[in-house]
Amino acid sequence: MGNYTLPVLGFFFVLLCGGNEVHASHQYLQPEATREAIQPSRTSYHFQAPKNWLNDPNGPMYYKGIYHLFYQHNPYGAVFGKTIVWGHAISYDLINWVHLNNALYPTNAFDAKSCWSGSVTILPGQKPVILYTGLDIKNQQVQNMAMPKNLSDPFLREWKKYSHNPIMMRPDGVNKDDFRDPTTAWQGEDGKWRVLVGSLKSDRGLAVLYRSNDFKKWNMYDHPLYSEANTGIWECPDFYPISTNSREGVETSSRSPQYKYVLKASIKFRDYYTLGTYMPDVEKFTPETGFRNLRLDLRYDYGKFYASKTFFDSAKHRRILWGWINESDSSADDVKKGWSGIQSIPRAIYLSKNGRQLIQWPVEEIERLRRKHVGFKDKKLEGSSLVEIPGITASQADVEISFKLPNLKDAELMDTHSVDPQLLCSKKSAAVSSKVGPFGLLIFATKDLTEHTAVFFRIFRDRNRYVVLMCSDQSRSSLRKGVDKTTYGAFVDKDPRHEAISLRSLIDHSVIESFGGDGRVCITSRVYPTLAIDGEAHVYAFNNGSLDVVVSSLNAYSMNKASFVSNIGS
Ligand code: DQQ
Repeated sequence: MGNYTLPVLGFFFVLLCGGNEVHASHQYLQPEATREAIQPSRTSYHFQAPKNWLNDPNGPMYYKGIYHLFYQHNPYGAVFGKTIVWGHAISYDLINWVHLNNALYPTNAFDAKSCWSGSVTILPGQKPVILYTGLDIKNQQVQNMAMPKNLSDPFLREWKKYSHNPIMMRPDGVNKDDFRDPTTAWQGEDGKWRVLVGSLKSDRGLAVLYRSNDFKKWNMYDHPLYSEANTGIWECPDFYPISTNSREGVETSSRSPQYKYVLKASIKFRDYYTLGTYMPDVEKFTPETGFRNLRLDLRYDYGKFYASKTFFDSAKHRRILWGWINESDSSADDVKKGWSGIQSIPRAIYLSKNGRQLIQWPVEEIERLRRKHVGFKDKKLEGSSLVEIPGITASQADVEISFKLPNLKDAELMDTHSVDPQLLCSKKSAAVSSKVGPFGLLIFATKDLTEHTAVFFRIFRDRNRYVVLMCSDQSRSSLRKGVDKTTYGAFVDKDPRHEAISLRSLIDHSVIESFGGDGRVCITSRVYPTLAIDGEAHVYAFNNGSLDVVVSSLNAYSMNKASFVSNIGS
């Protein structure tokens, strides 16, 4: 990978400073060490901390021309730690980033042990405010507020904490460890602000609702906005309106009869969402499905993706989702690497045409990193065959492929109603041939296929309809032992009789973010090949079914490295 980073960074820095009162000098502008110099699993275009531990995305926002991303960070080590702070980075395009000093770190009794997750709300008059969870001096979870120290600093580098923190204490009957992660607040037509905090009471997961007239004094409402039994704690709730007739995102406080609402809760390393209706006058959210309905269980991602958060991007009128992708290797490995955790590629989200689910797609800006292109159209992939996608950097790539299925009527019969798709993917791995499928991509593959990760589809016939299963099979992803190689899977709400079945995989050294069925199902996996590294990695289209399928289109690109510079220390 050529090192084109430096000149670009200089230019980027001048742009960001814009000649006003930012006094950082170029001596602070350190390019991160190149990926190769560190180790092969460090990613090239996913967001990472310069070093050490990273987890949840916090308070993403677009403010006066700049995107901000805060994130949970242990500045002292590569594993989760006793002191967690808010890392901070800024960008013009969501792809190239400048790391700034930590924005929030323990300073007072109300956050003496750590500054945990939270969100930003932009108040009228363009005033951003952070709500976050403090682990206080007694290790209790409380909710706090912070504001920019200097609103005329375009980078919002420094944040001051509200003198009357904490502003929300846990409800009666809630354990001191079960009250955290305030959402972005929204304002009703009555002028009142509302915010949700994740919690747990007698094994009921809760989205506790607080209301305020002035954003300072908050009162708990007499019932949670929504709760469900036997879920465990709800971490990092998110709640926002979504248009039913447009792909455009809407601001969190805006209201219309055309909107549905999305409630998301992070539960035991899975991000569940449910669509529903919201009646602010009685503070009632009525979900369409709920969180734990096995077959309809709607998740942002069926792989490694957690503690996610959305924000409304007023520049491009879209809602953008960030999520934490954790590691699959051991803590000891993370210590050796000196870092752990990456953020997903930011995803634009909107409602599917049939209104049943969300669609996710990598933000269009990522396409600016595309370099060399290879492609073809309408190529038959015979049963039990493999075609290499040659000429691209297969370990740092963006691959889009679509399949047409001429032999559907002979698909394997199955009653899929009470089937767990993830389990089905484990039983019917990429190596198990059926009629229509498995077909898809082999990624991070060695020439002899000793190592490979298979992301693929399989089609079943269930009475008079066809069911599309999408899987990511990591079982042969690495010769390394002690790495989590769980196989993931989900059903894709597409009818293969009328539509091509598409797959897009963003491949970046140790991560594969896959978008199936035009963004209906996302599966992210972390993989750590030992042989399929850099030039030794290959990518193939494969069909391990007995019947032919057709690749209706393939477009694959080498990807450039994104630029990440540190402007820390000024
Ligand atoms: N991570 C934060 C908590 C949150 C959890 C601590 C979710 O605030 O509940 O780093 O990953």
